[in-house]
Amino acid sequence: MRQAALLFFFIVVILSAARAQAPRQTGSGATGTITVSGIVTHPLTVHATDLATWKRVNVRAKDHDGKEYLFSGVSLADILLKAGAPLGAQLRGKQMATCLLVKAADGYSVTFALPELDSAFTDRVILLADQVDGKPLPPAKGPFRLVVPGDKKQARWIWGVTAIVVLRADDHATTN
Ligand SMILES: Nc1nc2c(c(=O)[nH]1)N[C@H]1C(S)=C(S)[C@@H](COP(=O)(O)O)O[C@H]1N2
Ligand SMILES: [Mo]
Repeated sequence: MRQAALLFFFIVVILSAARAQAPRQTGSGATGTITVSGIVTHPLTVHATDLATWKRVNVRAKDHDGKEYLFSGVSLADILLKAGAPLGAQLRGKQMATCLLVKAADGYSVTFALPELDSAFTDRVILLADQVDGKPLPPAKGPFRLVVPGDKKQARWIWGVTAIVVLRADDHATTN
């Protein structure tokens, strides 16, 4: 009896160690984090748990299948503000050539110009979504996907997002 309890104990320890070691993989091939780098003052690694605690935003938008869904997540602008990207009062002069490269696990990537998501320029909220209709995104489209309301094509609704790089398009500067 005591041996059985010990054996059970060791199995639990070994299984939980294996779980902790394995990087969380999803159907899209993305791990559960996003790096924010480039010309930002605070490079970040964003975890799913961060998104759960940061200011949540809901966006109703029409997906590629033509149907409306309620997406929820954190605004891309908020994440960039946390990383110290040149937004708001700083988005003027030379910084007007700042852009964003968003990369996915499958090698797909898309770009935005910073004014496209700065609240001083636009009311449109580009969302880094982790939920649709109250549930986590399906594995093939998760764990994180951009929702870009107002774009007539969904080509920038990049899923399996793994990295966000802030760059200057005028001189390819990677430092401030
Ligand atoms: N990672 C990644 N995201 C992507 C794509 C892709 O190939 N890889 N295709 C885009 C394109 S072209 C479209 S139209 C939309 C919608 O895809 P869906 O119809 O499969 O949802 O996803 C976009 N997001
Ligand atoms: Mo597309």
